[in-house]
Amino acid sequence: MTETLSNLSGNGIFGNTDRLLEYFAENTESIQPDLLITLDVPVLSKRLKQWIRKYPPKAHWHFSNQEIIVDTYQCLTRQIKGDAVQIMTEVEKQLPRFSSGYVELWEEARNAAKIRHETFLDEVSWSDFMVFNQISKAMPDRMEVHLANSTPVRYAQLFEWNKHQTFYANRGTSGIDGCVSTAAGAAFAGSRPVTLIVGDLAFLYDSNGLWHKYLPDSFRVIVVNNGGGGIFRYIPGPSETDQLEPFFEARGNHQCRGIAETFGLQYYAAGNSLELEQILDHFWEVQGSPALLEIFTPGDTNGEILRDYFRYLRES
Ligand SMILES: Cc1ncc(C[n+]2csc(CCOP(=O)(O)OP(=O)(O)O)c2C)c(N)n1
Ligand SMILES: [Mg+2]
Repeated sequence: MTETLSNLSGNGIFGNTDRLLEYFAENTESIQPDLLITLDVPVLSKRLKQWIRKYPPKAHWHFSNQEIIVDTYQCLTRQIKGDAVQIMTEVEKQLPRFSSGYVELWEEARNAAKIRHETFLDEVSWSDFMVFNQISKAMPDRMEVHLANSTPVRYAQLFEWNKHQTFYANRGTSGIDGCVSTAAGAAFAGSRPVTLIVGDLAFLYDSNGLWHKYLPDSFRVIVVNNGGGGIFRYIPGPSETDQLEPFFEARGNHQCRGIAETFGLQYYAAGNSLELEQILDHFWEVQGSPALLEIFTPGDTNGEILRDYFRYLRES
């Protein structure tokens, strides 16, 4: 199983883990692993962590170059230090080959969950969820995509991307500070075009990362402006208090046009699916300067739509 940030794909590799786990819903016991092998850094998906903690494997081996031991699933039995891919290649040679039907279970789930995902998309209204679907379809091949913390890095996991893109995010303590600076630095220092996908608060927080004489013309910023910290409308806790809007979401009516103009980025805005489609059609072809696209979505419904999505995967 991989995540968008793993930058790994291939036969027998399953992405979109949250989609699959919600599809298995009450039957996740039936897919309890005997042996869990993990590579390098911890995963993003809370569902994956919770599922393995609830149905632990008999053994968990972790392969990584890092000194630090993080027992994410609370069942670690063995840590092997070294290059994860090399170790995996050696282990793979030793493993006995037999057919258990396990991979077929996952394949069936992948196919069925994809149908539910697409049926949900046919009905969904204008929202962050729809925006990420459109961006994932339009993103050019071989792009280096930086995903800001908060919901962008999480929404990105729910969709299929062209497998030649590379994804990065500032995980660890997962701050919303620094997401713009990291992407701007990578755009300057690297050899591939960079697109940053970022929420309105994370963008505003670190917007002076664009104060930079050497931003390449190929640099693109997509700001999903849902009028505040949309994640707090989704996660349990904040969304149930009367402090949600003033203190968690920090609801506001800020717009990014002035910042884009200040730092010399061409500015585009979209407020519905058709406008977004039209802009995405030529957004990466703009010449002469970097460009910023601001997408306005209805902040008060995004959380509910995401909850509906997971419910639909589980129950339909
Ligand atoms: C430096 C820092 N301060 C505060 C937080 C807590 N925090 C996590 S997500 C978030 C809101 C981010 O809002 P936005 O960038 O608009 O993304 P959205 O949730 O709307 O997707 C905040 C304040 C953090 N992660 N890092
Ligand atoms: Mg936001």
